[in-house]
Amino acid sequence: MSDSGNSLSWRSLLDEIRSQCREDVIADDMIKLLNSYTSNEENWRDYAVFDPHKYTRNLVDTGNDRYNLILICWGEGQGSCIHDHSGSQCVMKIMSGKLRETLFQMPKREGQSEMTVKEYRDYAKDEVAHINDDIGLHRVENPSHADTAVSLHLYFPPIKVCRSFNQQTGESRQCQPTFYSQFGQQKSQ
Ligand code: 2CO
Ligand code: FE2
Repeated sequence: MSDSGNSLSWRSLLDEIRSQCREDVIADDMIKLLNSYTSNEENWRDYAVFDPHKYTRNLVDTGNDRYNLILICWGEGQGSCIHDHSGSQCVMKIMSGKLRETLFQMPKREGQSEMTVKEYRDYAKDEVAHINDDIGLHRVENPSHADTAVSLHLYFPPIKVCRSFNQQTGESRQCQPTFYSQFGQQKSQ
């Protein structure tokens, strides 16, 4: 039944996400679900493809277009830009290593001034975080220059586009998140 203690197995986690992540799902239920699995590298190793220059988004499940499940691999010191989630919920679980999240306020007038940091949050293995556009904008980074980090991200509905923000000016532009690998197969670059 389980990989460790009374935690959900990886297979059951994927099955439960598939059956529970429907139109009327609430983020709290997905947070609970991701909390009930204990990360075991053997389960997700095949999806974990790193790049020496940037963090990678590796598709695990397209979720019938209701959600996307993505394994993100963060090399030493790698991080994201400041971004929104364009209407999607993001529930993220730390699978290995540590991540730091910096939350920013939405700029009042774009392009006018430096963005304001609201809060820093640090996460260790097996912790679960939640972000959406009401909570704010964020940057996520692997603060370690010695260890990699891996996180599992459940987006519902799937993120198709997002906005990235310039920290100095608050200016934003649309970006198109891409997958580095799909179902464990690296895409040709
Ligand atoms: N949202 C970012 C992405 O999908 C990762 S930060 O966690 O939400 O690339
Ligand atoms: Fe994000």
